[in-house]
Formats: sequence, C-alpha cells, structure tokens
Amino acid sequence: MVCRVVGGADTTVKARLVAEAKRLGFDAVGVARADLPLDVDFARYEAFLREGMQGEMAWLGDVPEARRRLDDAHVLPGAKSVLCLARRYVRPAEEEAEDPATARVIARYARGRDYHNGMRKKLRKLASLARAFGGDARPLCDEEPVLERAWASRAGLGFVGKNGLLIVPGTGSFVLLGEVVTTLELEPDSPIPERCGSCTRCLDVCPTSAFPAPFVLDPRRCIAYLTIEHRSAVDEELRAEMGEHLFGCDDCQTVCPFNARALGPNGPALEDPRFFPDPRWAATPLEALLTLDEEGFVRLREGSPVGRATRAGLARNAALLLGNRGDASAEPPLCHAAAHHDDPVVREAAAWALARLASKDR
Ligand code: B12
Ligand code: SF4
Ligand code: SF4
Repeated sequence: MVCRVVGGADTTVKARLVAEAKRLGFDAVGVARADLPLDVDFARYEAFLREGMQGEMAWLGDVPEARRRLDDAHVLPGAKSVLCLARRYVRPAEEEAEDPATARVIARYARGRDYHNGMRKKLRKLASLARAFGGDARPLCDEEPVLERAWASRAGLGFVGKNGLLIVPGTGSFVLLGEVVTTLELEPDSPIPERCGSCTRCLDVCPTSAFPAPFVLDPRRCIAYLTIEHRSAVDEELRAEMGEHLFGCDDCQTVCPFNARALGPNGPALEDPRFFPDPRWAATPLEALLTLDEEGFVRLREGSPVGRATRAGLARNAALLLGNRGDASAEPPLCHAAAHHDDPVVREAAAWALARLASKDR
C-alpha cells in the first residue's frame, strides 16, 4: 500500500478510516490532534465548576485533568489523533406526529432504544481498523470524562452554537457524538467558524431561561437536567415553566434554522430503528408512571435511556407535567400519588400539581 504522507500525517489511512466511518452509518467525521490539550474549553469547564453549574451532577467534577487531554493514562497513553464522529437521530416532523402521546413528551434522542450500545459496536469496528493499520486505538462512548463537544469542534465536525450544541452544517444538531482515540498520526481537520450570526431563537425560546449568556448553559435551570439528572424536588419557580416535558427537552434545537431541513417535510429518512419510538410508550400513559412499582420500572427501563431519570424521577416529572397540562381527568391519579407514593418528592410534586389544576379551574 502506498501511503501519502502530509506533514508527517498519513492521509491514506485517514481516508480509509473516514470511508469506514461513513460505511458504518456515521453522518460526519473529523480528526483532531489528541496530543494538544484543550485550553480555552478547559478554562470554560473550570469556570463552569467554579460557578457550581454541575448542580447534583457531582460526577462532572471528577478527574478534571482527564477532561483537558486524551493522551494520558486516563484515556490512551501516546494518543496522537482523535476521530470525532456524529450520528443523526431525528426523523422528519410528519413521522413524529404519529408517535404515541407519551413518546412525544420525551426528548427525541430518548424515544427509542439507548443509543450507547449501537454506537459502541460501530466505534469498536472503527478502532479495530485503526489497530489493523498498526496503531493502538480506544473507542469512547461515555466511558471516560471527555469534553466531546470541544473535541468535535476542534476536529471541524461542526461548530458550537449559542445553544451550546454542536451543529453539523447540512445535518444539524440532532446528532450524538462518539470518538476513537488512536496513536496513529492522522492529518487533522480545521475547525469551522461559528455561524449563528444575529440569530437568538434558541435563547429566546428556552422556557426556563437557562442561558445566562449566548453559548453558556446553566444546567441548573435546564429542563434536560431537571427531568433527567436532578433527584430532589424541582424549584417551585421553575415548575410551571417546565411545561409538558417528561424527559429531556429539545426546544432550543427545534427552533434552530440549522435543523429546519432535518425536521421538515423533505428531511432525510432515518434508517436506524433504534431511534424509532419504543412500542412500550403506546402502552404507557403518563398516569401509569405515577403508580409504577419497581417491577414495572425494571420492565420499562430495559434498553431505554429513560431509566436514567429513576422511577421516582419519572413519577415526579409526570406529576408536574399533568399539573401544567391542566386536564382535570388527571386529578384521581394525582390524588392517589399525593397520598400514597412511596417517595416524598413525588408526593409533594403531585400535591403541587393538584393545587395547580385547582387554580386553573377557578
Ligand atoms: C452533562 C451533560 C448534560 C447536562 C449539562 C449540559 C452542559 N451544557 O454542560 C444536561 C443534563 C443539562 C445535558 C443536556 C442535554 N444534552 Co447532554 N451531555 C452532558 C455530557 C455528559 C457532559 C457535558 C459537559 O461536560 N458539560 C460541561 C460543560 C462545561 O462542557 P460542554 O457543555 O461540553 O461545553 C464545552 C464546549 O461546548 C465548549 N464551548 C462552550 N461554549 C463555547 C462557546 C464557543 C464560542 C466555543 C467555540 C466553544 C464553546 O467549551 C465547553 C467547555 O469545554 C455530554 C457528553 C460529553 N462527555 O461531553 C452530553 C452531551 C453534551 N449532551 C448531549 C445531548 C443530546 C443533550 C440534550 C440535547 C438532551 C435533551 N434533548 O434533553 C440536552 C441539550 C441541552 C443543551 N442546550 O446543551 C449530546 C450533545 C450533542 C450535540 N449535538 O451537541 C452530548 C455530546 C452527548 C453525546 N455523546 O452525544 N447534557
Ligand atoms: S434543553 Fe430546553 S430547557 Fe435546556 S436550554 Fe434547551 S430549551 Fe432550555
Ligand atoms: S437557534 Fe440560532 S442562535 Fe441558536 S444555535 Fe441555532 S442558529 Fe445559533
């Protein structure tokens, strides 16, 4: 095999890896130097921790140094390159309109099966190919604390928008990220400039005003955090603003012009059935989440990302949602939860929802 070498980096090997990534179904791939630690992004991350923005996600502050670099013992000693990969998960809006009602109050990435397994398989195949070219390689899909958006943006995969999301031009931000870190020296791609311009749609639409400034998200106000990661009672001030979100939130992406094509009538079809709505949602009305026992929860969480919210978390979220929806038919299950749920956070959320329903009646 003849390898063309540019500036010490092997472009033929890179081309083969990129072609394999595309064959495996990744929608975008880019390469960054893994042996140059993150500086500006790491400083942003440190500021984030100083402000206490991690909230109850204490794990975000673990092994901070590992978030600065990829070439040390935490990730892969001697790493030279990182392949950053993005996989699209959104379906055109008219298809989504057919989703069961419970699925429609779940963020798009979580309506189907947990993406990690499918992504890991693909990343492992890509890592094997890198090893076949003589390097060591490590696939990453949430195994290590890595600032994925920062590396993806360095690899020119896309740019970080004012909503904090990595936006892939032509594809949008409804993508999930993964990486293959390798000791192979591959030619890096160049970062692309941020393209938000004067647009502020995501900042304006956020129901809980979670952006203290463009590009800065305060997770403690973000519905994704409140419904997925936050275990305690939700601040009273934020409950009404949370509206009808059961698990996660897509509002700051749905309005983004870079997602208009993906969500529009001529949006590209999605082949991967993992992202199609889980059939269990058709059989799970929101009210059922208020009375879910441990056994029922185990059945529901199997292979689904929503298990991360915990049984009590899902019940709390369902209670707040039903209170916000304002439909009096939710009163009996809410009364039952307020009196009998085994978790005090759920009992209190159900009582709040009942009071909200009563105030809407007046
Ligand atoms: C913790 C976490 C959360 C938390 C906190 C998010 C946050 N902003 O910190 C919560 C629960 C709120 C959350 C929400 C969501 N998340 Co999340 N989350 C993560 C996780 C596990 C860690 C993020 C982290 O380290 N945060 C700490 C902050 C400081 O880092 P950061 O947000 O990555 O920001 C860095 C860069 O963006 C950059 N940067 C920041 N500002 C700017 C500005 C400019 C101009 C530039 C150039 C760079 C830049 O510097 C920052 C620090 O290094 C990542 C996976 C991972 N390992 O990265 C997924 C991840 C970011 N989440 C993801 C998703 C899908 C979501 C949701 C869309 C889910 C949903 N629908 O409900 C929402 C989106 C909310 C939003 N607007 O960002 C995807 C995002 C894909 C994408 N296209 O960007 C990721 C990458 C998971 C994955 N493997 O695909 N998430
Ligand atoms: S995910 Fe929802 S709550 Fe979080 S920043 Fe975006 S619009 Fe706001
Ligand atoms: S909605 Fe507008 S400002 Fe927000 S990320 Fe998209 S283009 Fe940027």
